[in-house]
Amino acid sequence: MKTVIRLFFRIVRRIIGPIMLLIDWLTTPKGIQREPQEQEKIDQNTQKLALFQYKTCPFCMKVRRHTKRLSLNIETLDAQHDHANRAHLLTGGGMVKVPCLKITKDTGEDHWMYESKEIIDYLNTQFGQEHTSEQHATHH
Ligand SMILES: N[C@@H](CCC(=O)N[C@@H](CS)C(=O)NCC(=O)O)C(=O)O
Repeated sequence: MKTVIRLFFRIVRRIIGPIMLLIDWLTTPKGIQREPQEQEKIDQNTQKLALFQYKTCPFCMKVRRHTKRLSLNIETLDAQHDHANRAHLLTGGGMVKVPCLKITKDTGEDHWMYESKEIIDYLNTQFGQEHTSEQHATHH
């Protein structure tokens, strides 16, 4: 029975996943524009960050969209299929749950931040601007 339920959810994910990705792509928020020097400074800071995620996890999508909105170049690491990333997340953060933002402090110590809301609040505090209204990119 468990196998049947698991199979059912896998099929649902296979169907819904690509649709979610397509909608995500079509409605990608337009990132805020910064002066090149300011963006460079931010890029240096975001090098200390890494986002462990699943491609079609809605909470991860929410965080990824926010990083786009804030024009943040944050490395994303697939913790669903990549076993090394999954193991790294488990050992470092303590659980395989995504999204998780790894923040490497100046001391070299890592802080593992779980919960999409907490991650978004953190990004806003660190890199947010007053006017981050949601504009949508026109792909076509
Ligand atoms: N409240 C959490 C929910 C995160 C969550 O449920 N993530 C799911 C994926 S969508 C997860 O990591 N599940 C554990 C697993 O797949 O092993 C948030 O907002 O970040």
